[in-house]
Amino acid sequence: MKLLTSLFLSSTLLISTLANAATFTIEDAHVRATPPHSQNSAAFMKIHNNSDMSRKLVSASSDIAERVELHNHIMSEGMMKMRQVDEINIDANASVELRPGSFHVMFIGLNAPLVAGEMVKLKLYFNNGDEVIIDAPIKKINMKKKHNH
Ligand SMILES: [Cu+2]
Repeated sequence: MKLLTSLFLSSTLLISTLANAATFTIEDAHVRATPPHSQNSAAFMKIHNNSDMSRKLVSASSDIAERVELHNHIMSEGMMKMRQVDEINIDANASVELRPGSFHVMFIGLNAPLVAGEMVKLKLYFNNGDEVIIDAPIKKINMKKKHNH
């Protein structure tokens, strides 16, 4: 009986771990390449919430910059301006797209220029306790595009 109980417990643990790991799917993560001496950059990606509960991205971390913040762009007096946000909501079974001119992960105080083709390790923290580590390639992004959104 004791053996059965422990078998049951361990399989329950295994199932919940697997379910947990699949809560979020990150697609097309990439980081904007920077010219020399540039202090800031941003990461973009599509985050899918596979759960039946709405979730929030609450922070991100990386060792490429002094500070990593969550940002959004808003229209203010006819100008697009960046603002720090506390969280980025992702509805149940839905996606949010971090893209130029919208939500993004902001890197402030880069330790080194970001060279296209290299990789950035980024950790994402969600309000259900999930932490997701991603490797995002550095890509050249035409920032003029952001005004089209
Ligand atoms: Cu920003």
